[in-house]
Amino acid sequence: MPDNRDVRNENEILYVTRPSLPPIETFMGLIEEVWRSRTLTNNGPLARRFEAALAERLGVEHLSLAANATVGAVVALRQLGVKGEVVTTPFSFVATANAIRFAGAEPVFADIDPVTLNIDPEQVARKITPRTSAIYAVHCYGTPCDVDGLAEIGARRGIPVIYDAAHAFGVRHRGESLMRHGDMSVLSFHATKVFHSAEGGAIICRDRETKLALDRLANHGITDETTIDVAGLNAKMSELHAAMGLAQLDQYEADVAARRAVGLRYEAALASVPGIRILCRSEDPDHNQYAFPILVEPPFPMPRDALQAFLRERGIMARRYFHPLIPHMGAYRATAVERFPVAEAASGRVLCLPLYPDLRPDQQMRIIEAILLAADAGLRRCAG
Ligand code: T4K
Repeated sequence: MPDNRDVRNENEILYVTRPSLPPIETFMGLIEEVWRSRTLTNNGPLARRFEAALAERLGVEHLSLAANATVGAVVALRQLGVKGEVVTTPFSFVATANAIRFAGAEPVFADIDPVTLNIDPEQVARKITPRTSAIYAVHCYGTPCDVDGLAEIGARRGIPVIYDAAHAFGVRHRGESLMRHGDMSVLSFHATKVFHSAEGGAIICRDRETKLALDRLANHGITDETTIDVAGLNAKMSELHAAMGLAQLDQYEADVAARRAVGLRYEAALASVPGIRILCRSEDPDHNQYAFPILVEPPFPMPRDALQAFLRERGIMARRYFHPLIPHMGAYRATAVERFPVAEAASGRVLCLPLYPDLRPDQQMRIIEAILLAADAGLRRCAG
């Protein structure tokens, strides 16, 4: 957690997120089952139960658990046979591009839409070449991508569309699960997510045959004791993580409702501050309130980085998700010589404010007051 140290005052630190935890008795009840079964991993009884419960909760038929979203994405992309180039967004967590590279292809970045901050289908179309084998799009902050636009390009070019749905657990789109779009979607159940199993993830696909192939790839490529016809990896979820996931599942709705209340309080307090643009609309019942990103832009009297530092001095750990852009990171710089004007602007302005179910109103008031103070302090500096 490199970003969270060096706080200069003694206020309680308010992190950008805190994992929701189930009642410890619920978790321990499941752990006792693990002790009794003495099965710790390899598609044990809790993993199977968790998988079925998730499919039902998400309204999908075919779902494979994974140890985390990154290895889940590698498995999904390998199963789809990606090679050459995969078109993706520059505005994401680095895992999106890392998964493409570990699956054996090279990410090619296409600029984003200024409103949703998701990959822009028009830009995607411009990046497709004969070497393109897939589109890997991210539902950033749980905001749905232009799923129709991307599906149209995928169909026209004969390439699959896969979604990095790490932020999008439970999101609905036009009355159905967002996970029903694309050839596959990959979820993250990392501790920082709306729904988590400490570490974990899942791949959603369209048919049973593909699900079985994904399970095989995630288990070293093993079909049975003597049949290993594909080179796989170990991307399995342990029983301990499945226990955490099952225990969490019961409180998902309550967690989202509590997050929504926090989001609505931010909106009420910040919507009229000049230069603060609110990206996620908390009143949307189809949204999961994954994060509370704002754009800090003129006429706000100080730049985003100054506001972040101002908040940090007061123990408030707002984070710049996502800065730097992936093509500006050392690992990917060589692949991208071109500019991404929309993504660059967003990356220079975005700030995610603390948001988690048990963020108390008094703690949130500290954050809001600090932002209003920054607006005021900056104005006075400008005037002086
Ligand atoms: N695709 C996308 C679009 C993603 O955003 C991510 C992950 C992935 C793929 C990959 O998913 P996984 O393979 O992990 O399943 C965090 C998360 O570690 C990362 O999972 C997440 N995206 C990313 C957006 O954020 P960091 O480096 O900022 O995390 P960290 O450790 O600084 O945590 C943030 C804050 O959360 C801390 O300040 C305190 C709090 N925290 C964190 C953890 C881990 C806790 O209170 N308890 C905890 O256990 O990346």
